[in-house]
Amino acid sequence: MAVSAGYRALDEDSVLSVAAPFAGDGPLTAAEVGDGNLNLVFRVSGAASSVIVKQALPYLRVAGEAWPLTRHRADIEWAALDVHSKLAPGLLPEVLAFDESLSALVLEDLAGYSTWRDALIGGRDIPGVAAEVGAYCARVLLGTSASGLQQAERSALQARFGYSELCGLTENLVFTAPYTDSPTNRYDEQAAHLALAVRRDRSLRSAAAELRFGFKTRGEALIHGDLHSGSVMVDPGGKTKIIDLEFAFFGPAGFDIGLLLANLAFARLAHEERGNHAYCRVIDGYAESFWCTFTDESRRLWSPGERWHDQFLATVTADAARFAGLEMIRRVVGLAHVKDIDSLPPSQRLGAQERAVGGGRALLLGADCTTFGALWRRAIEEDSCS
Ligand code: ADP
Ligand code: SR1
Ligand code: MG
Repeated sequence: MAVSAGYRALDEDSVLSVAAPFAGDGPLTAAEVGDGNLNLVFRVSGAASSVIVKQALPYLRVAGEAWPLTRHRADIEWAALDVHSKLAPGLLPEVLAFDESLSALVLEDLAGYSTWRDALIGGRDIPGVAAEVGAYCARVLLGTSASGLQQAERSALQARFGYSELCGLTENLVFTAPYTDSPTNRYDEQAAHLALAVRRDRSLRSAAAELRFGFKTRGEALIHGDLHSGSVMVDPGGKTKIIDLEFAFFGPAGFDIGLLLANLAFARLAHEERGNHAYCRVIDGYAESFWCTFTDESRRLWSPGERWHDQFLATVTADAARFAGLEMIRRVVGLAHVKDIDSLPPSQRLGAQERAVGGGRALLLGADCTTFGALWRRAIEEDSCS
């Protein structure tokens, strides 16, 4: 591990010395490629190879220095990559080094990959990705659950991955702010009626409060914590890597499942607005494949001595539906939006926003979902929803 004297925010010059031991021979060049909300991400290229350097800033990148954050998230990401890579080998980028004093990870460059979100927005069909993400979820969620780990090892992990500063950010942005008149909320003028309706609805606020309590207290597994389609990178052949583990903590297993499905639903709602009905069917297939692989793999991994796998899945199904509902609402009326919807022309955007909030409401306020089909129909707001 390289050790630096002190913290400084890197730039395209100073990042070169951090990457030099890993980026191959010859002169190096760097470019900032981060499109996320929190950190700096540089690609450093040499003559024959390249690496990624991801550095935590002491503030929230999208908000600037007015929203300070510690850099502890880099330590969490490094440690969670280690745990999840052992449970789901090949499904996460390789970590080449971690410079703790710079809060900088040196990572395998997933050159030629794009985010799954961009692939979905582009209408590209990449078979196999959804199943890989389902397998990842099963392996890490079961592998760190009470079914998958001896208690001593689990207790050590629980102590390492407690409720973090970024969990507090999620608590605020997902569970709280959209249901109040928070200054962090952000929405299109044409969607102001949706934001008002959400924060005036006491039943939604109380559903969110109940879920917030569960998010903070139900440490079922070491979850990813921010598993949207931008946290999945894919190459054209279907190779899949899960990135951006800085939100990882011991939380409810259904949180990751719900977020991923909600983000597939955003892609589908946007394509429906665009009139790409054939691609909507492709996304339906992804959601089902993700779910089926998750359930099949989790059944396979369930400890044979424990008999209540069906109960585990029932809980995950009902929880995932509720967490998906929160995600669908906050990405329209809260601080952080999704490109799938925001990149639509204004004439189509409002329709997708209304349907996202409507789907979110149905997921939050309806009876417990007992099947994947019921969850998905509610998310995409099909009339046949149960
Ligand atoms: P943030 O935490 O700021 O959201 P991310 O980890 O999501 O940062 O990374 C932001 C972007 O940087 C990703 O969307 C991707 O384009 C790029 N990126 C991150 N990690 C890698 C990697 N290992 N290889 C290639 N590109 C990467
Ligand atoms: C402003 S930070 C907002 C979001 O970015 C992250 O990816 C998480 O989803 C967080 O809620
Ligand atoms: Mg991030």
